[in-house]
Amino acid sequence: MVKMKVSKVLVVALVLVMVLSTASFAASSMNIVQGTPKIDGEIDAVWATANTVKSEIFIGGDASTNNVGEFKALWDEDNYYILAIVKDEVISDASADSYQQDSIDWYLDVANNKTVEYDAIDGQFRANFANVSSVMHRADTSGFVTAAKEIDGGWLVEAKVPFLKKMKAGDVVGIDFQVNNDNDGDGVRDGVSNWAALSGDGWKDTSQFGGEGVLVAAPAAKPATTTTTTANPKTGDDNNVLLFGIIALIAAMTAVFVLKGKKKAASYK
Ligand SMILES: [Ca+2]
Ligand SMILES: [Ca+2]
Ligand SMILES: [Ca+2]
Ligand SMILES: [Ca+2]
Repeated sequence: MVKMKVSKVLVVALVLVMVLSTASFAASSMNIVQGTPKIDGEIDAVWATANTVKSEIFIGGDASTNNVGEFKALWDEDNYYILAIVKDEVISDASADSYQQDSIDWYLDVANNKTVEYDAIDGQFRANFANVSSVMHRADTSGFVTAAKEIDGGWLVEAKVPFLKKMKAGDVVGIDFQVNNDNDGDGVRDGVSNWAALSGDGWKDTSQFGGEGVLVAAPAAKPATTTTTTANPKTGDDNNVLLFGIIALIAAMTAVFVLKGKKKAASYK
């Protein structure tokens, strides 16, 4: 009877631990497939292997004046690559400030350590539809390349950002993507949309990026068709949850054995 009660309590505790551990890992996540595109504004075949996410979190302005961008990412040992396709009916760089122009921002926290201050190799990167680009926070801008052009119904940006360290499959980077939209061409930004942002403070606080990219190997066989990663994709975090569950289970079994032993010892008294 006592044993049954103890087991029930342990099962409830185990479920609670697993639910809580899942909740603590609820960041937006995408798998970033290995691949090396050429940065020329043309969409290479390798982009078809990359996952796509959309900027549908509206941080600033009227949501009706926000443009949604589609973003893809690839990686290799040295570089992080992005492709952005933005639907935009009125294209403008009337403002002297690049963030007020039709432009995209993308964010990179290389070690995914989510500090407030940007580390030296972290950065916020920007390019507008006319391929005017800039790098914020990161002093070393070597190897940063962008290509942009207008397309039917909007514009695209293809870009390369060196990680400034060697990366490997399994590494996780902190990321986000953003579209800045001047909706009426008056030189004032009307809307901002992000993929993962936790607030509008990503420009000064890497803990607010809200997104994680898991570097995964290139597909072995024929490239798969493009897929969209949305809610709770499978990531390395699932391994953490599983590990947590196994540890909790072992702890529970140990507790049962200890209690059993105690009961036995008591009966020998
Ligand atoms: Ca290309
Ligand atoms: Ca960092
Ligand atoms: Ca616009
Ligand atoms: Ca405007």
